[in-house]
Amino acid sequence: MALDTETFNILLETVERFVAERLVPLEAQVASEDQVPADVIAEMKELGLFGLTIPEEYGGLGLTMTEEIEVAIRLGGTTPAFRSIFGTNIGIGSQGIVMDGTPQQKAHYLPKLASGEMISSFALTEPEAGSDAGSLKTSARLDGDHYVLNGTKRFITNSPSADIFTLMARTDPDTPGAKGISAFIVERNSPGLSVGSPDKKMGQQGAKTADVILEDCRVPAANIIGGVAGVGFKTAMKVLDRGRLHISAVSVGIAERLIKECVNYASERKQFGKAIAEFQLIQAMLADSKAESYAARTMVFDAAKKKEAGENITLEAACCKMFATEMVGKVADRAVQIFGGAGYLSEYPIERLYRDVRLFRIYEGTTQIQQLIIARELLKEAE
Ligand code: COS
Repeated sequence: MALDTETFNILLETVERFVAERLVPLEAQVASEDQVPADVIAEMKELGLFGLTIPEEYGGLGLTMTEEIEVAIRLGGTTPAFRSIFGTNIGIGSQGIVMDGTPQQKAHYLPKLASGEMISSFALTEPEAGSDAGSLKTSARLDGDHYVLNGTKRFITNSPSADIFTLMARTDPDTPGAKGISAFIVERNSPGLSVGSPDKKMGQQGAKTADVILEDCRVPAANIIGGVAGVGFKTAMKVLDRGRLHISAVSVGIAERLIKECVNYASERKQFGKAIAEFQLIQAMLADSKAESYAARTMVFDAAKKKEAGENITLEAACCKMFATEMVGKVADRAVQIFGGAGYLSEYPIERLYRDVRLFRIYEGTTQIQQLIIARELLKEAE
């Protein structure tokens, strides 16, 4: 336990209240303006949300994996665009430094990430390297005490507001695949770095993604994470193992929100002279959604406990990511069905959440990549 029980319970209650009273009422506005208001971001900083997972010695709350899951489920009570604002600082943007950074890198960057003074972003994907991340082409050529980076990174969450990027590039052009890749901390103001215009997306308005373009971008050699070249792919994979558990927890939270919306609506909406909740075909949809979200919830906590016990959870994280993100897709689909015509209108939150959750089955590794990882780990165990 990182925090004592009382302090942690206060944190959970505060997050629940913030979600219900401050964020939920702003959902429609954020979706239509494609922007989270600056005063809300300032409140997130005050609440410590940017530093949830960063160790206490660097100014964060240092939550354990289980505690992070508890908070992430509660953050799932609202549109995921809000979580995305600080999601990279507590997840894939910072964890490479937390896990593998040198003491100097940690001391320099982590306090600023924990306070929200700096925004971080994770740059792995490229136009030609998505699921096959090990084939990335962005090059990093040593020139004196700097590397010169060239390439394009695609769909990079929070890149429009990022101050630093955890960015994977190929330092060894003669070694194809994962072994030639290094992880860098690249500062936004590095000469030769530019960010494209924000992408137009299906959902999650308010969360921004864009290309990151590197043209003879000079990065100090000292900014290789951990000071060791050629191990950046492993750093990225470890970061994703953790990130996949976090996304699974957010999926559980959103499923629970959708189920609550469905129960309320079905209890009020009357057809054939009674509340539609009294019809068994509606009850079946509610029951399936509840059973599946409960299963996902249980899986995520089990995997978190194993991670805290020091076990390798690559297989479990992939199982959770696959099951929980597919689950929330099904729950959102049933929610549209229960709401009927109202589920298709943007006046109600269901239509928006249905689009928002579609991303979960794609980013941080598609369902199909999770299947490959699960099978591969199983076969490895059998060797
Ligand atoms: N933790 C630690 N190390 C890992 C690891 C993990 N979870 N996964 C792989 N590695 C290591 C391997 O052990 C291997 O090291 P050795 O060469 O020393 O044995 C190295 O990394 C290369 O791994 P592998 O051979 O498995 O690489 P592949 O090219 O086959 O890639 C997949 C594997 C498909 C799993 C990987 O490319 C992947 O996860 N793709 C999806 C990427 C993704 O999630 N993108 C979303 C972008 S972020 S929003």
